[in-house]
Amino acid sequence: MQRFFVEHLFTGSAWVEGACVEVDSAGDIVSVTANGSSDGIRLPGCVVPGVPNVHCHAHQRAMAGLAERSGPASAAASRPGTESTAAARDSFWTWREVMYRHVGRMSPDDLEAVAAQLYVEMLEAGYTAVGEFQYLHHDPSGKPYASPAEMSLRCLAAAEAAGIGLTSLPVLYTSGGFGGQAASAGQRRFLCTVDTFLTLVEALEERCSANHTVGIAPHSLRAVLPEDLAAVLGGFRGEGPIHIHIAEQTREVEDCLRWSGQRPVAWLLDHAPVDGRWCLIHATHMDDAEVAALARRGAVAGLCPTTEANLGDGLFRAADFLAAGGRLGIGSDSNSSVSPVEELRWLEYGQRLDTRRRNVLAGGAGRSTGRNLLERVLAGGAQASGRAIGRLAAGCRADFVVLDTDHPLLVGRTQDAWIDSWLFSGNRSLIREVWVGGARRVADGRHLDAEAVAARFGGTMQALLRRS
Ligand code: NGQ
Ligand code: ZN
Repeated sequence: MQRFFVEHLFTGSAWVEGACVEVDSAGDIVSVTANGSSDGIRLPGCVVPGVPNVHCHAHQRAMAGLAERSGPASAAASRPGTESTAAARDSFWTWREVMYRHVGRMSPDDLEAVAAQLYVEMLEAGYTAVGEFQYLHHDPSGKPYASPAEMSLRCLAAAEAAGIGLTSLPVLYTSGGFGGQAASAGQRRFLCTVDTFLTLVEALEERCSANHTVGIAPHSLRAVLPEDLAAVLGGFRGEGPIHIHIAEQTREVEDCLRWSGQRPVAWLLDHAPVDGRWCLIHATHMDDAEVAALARRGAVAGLCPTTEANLGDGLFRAADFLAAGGRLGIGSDSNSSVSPVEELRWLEYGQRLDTRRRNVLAGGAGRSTGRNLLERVLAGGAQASGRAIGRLAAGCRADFVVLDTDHPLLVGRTQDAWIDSWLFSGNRSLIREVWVGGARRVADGRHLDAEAVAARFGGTMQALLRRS
């Protein structure tokens, strides 16, 4: 048993001053008591729960910053009447082609090295758990590896090496577009039948632990036929969460309307048993009825504000969704940014720019925007991760972040003002330590294995980029 003394503890829903936190040898919190004895490991400053990252494609960390150059004029852009500007040429869809080319070079070793570096960066940024939405199942030619779970197991190995909590979300991908369109060459690595997919899930489930849970992720309505969706939901015997990309791009909404007569979120709510076990990634383009219905179902909207901005997706209707009682989580998705601070800032700032108001997501008069956002993504993130995280209370994992209250940006503050200042001021990390399952992973702002992991990653990137 470990005992911590915390001067200022935010449990995820309340502040406790002078808290004593007891953690068992498995890394679970046994008790949190106020004004307890001050012996044990003294955590300097203020402690908040680690943030769950609900949506990540680790492999895309290897191309962060490498799709920011305007592409060649495409056939579509040079059609008469179409403006031939960079903005007209470059889109989510052209980015996806660049991403597929990067994907085409990555071996299992490469993925493991990239994911380990990424997870180290996540921990340093205050994420203590990640939902890995993994779809590179086969080799670049589409040939299966000896184990169908090869690439997912590499992500697990990276998570274990870095010491981050993991929800494996292996992806079912059966077609190239709505209505069972053939997959392109760039999508060959992703394809699998429902049966093979369920074998993959079982192989991962054998590796479940206190720090690792397994859910499933039908990729999107574009990539999974209704009969495959029904089959995988029927065949999955586990209790983990169900994640799906939805309604990210307006073209996707138009294609879905043409295919089914319904918008994507409306179609999914009508054809799948969406409830609190589900996490709908992006859900950017919803009409009023979809916003209300999704909130009522209790599913989490998995928002990835920096990626949604980077890819030109559009703005999630956060104020409306929260007003309807909707639940939120945040994800780093393409990993061009790896920071809960930046995700939450973009989430609020998008709303401010759109409405020309301030403190849009504070949740009521006199409330703290940072506290409200943090509370919501801790609770929604835990729900979408399918793990006992996001709260510092008995029965939850001892996953927490120690903020540097001596830093000039935090000094002199108390309680909610620490959270607001952490999330809305400055540009450097204000994190001193990060603990996961009662084990310290970050000290003085640096992951304890940062150097070794970065050295391996550096070698991998040199080789990967030489191959391009
Ligand atoms: C993905 N990422 O699966 O990595 C997707 C792009 C797709 C985001 N949507 C591919 N951010 O949706 O077809
Ligand atoms: Zn995604």
